[in-house]
Amino acid sequence: MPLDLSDESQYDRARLRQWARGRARSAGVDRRDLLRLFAVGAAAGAVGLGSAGAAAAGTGPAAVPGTIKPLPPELFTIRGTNAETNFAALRGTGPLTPVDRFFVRNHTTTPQIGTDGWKLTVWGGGLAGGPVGFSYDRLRALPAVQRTLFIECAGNGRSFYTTQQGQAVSGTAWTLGAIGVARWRGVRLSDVLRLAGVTRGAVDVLPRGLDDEVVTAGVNLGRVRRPIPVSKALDDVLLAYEMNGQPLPPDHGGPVRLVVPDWIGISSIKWVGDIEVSDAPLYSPWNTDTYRLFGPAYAAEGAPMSRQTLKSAFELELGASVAVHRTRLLTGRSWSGAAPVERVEVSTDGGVRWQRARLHDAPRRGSWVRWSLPWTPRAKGAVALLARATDATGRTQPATSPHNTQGYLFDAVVRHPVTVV
Ligand SMILES: Nc1nc2c(c(=O)[nH]1)N[C@H]1C(S)=C(S)[C@@H](COP(=O)(O)O)O[C@H]1N2
Ligand SMILES: [Mo]
Repeated sequence: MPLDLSDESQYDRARLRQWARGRARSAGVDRRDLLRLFAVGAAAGAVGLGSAGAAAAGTGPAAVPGTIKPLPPELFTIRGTNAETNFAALRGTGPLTPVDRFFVRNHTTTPQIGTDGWKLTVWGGGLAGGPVGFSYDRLRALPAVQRTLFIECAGNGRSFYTTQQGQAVSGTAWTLGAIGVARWRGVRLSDVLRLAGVTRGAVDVLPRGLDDEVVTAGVNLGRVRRPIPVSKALDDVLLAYEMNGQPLPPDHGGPVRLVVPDWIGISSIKWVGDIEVSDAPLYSPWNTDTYRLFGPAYAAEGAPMSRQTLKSAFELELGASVAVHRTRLLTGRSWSGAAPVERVEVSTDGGVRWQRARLHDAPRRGSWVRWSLPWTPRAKGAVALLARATDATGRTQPATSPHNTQGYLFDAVVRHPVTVV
């Protein structure tokens, strides 16, 4: 039975084995657990991954999203414990993604945490003294900042490695809807770290979520956590308690989450409960086993990941039907983790000719631009719509993305299929 790499449990198992091989960096996972994992992997290999694999894994194929907000099929496509925003559902909305259609990426389930019981503890060898606690009220009393920023999953667009490039990748088979833009209000992480007594010796900062520990293939990976360098932590990272003018909803990390501008979504830890400030480099499963680039284009130990890349999406279903000889306004959005998007070109003939789309937002760092182009299809049949963005670094979306085994950072121009009827 072939390995179904779009299945979350098999994906986790495959990744764990990869991580186990590089166990020199075993970060917080017991070596005995890794050996047990090898045993499970070997057994599953002998009988086929189908039943034994799924049974041994923490999440079975029947995983459902443990969210609080409703996930109606017009707005979301469910993928295991996650919900992808349908891009067509953004048509006619403003520059901010409404909370009711903002994608959800949960390793387990959404915990419900009130503001009263919540506390943030900052601790570690990179502080001048002992642990420092911040209640919700203390955080709210600090100077507030507000920024419009996207959060995007590193695997957004992953399915196109397979459908466009014919390459196998593991992980949630997102199309392009694992992104949302919101207005976040909160405090600067740098303010909190300074109040906690961060020293010049600090190297890495490790925020950790209060959601359940992630157990996969019988191995407990602990709570979701991924280190960020202290330079980034002191630069532009937010501890957000509001999203689009309302208290941060439970599914998006309420009462308080990190928002790490431009960086891969896993950096923006939801339901943050503590932050270790370390005077030595830190590792977790989320920067060793997953959220690293592995593949022929990379060194054996993989390449680290930080910023998101450049993408464009039409606000239209994949495979939509459109009427011949009728003018319609094609709309979409483009974004980049490197710089503001300055130009978007659209092709309605499979990439032969390109036209400049009209931009509806001023190019801004950390956000997206909405764009449009009128189109009158002249012939019936199947056609691919293409959109390609150029950002202020001068970079344009390429025709193909270099392959990595976990399908991160897809940035090639997507061929969006439509049928003219
Ligand atoms: N504690 C915790 N933080 C987390 C996650 C999680 O499962 N638990 N998922 C991460 C990932 S992979 C992404 S892409 C973003 C998604 O944020 P959203 O669900 O608000 O869209 O949250 C990140 N922060
Ligand atoms: Mo993600």
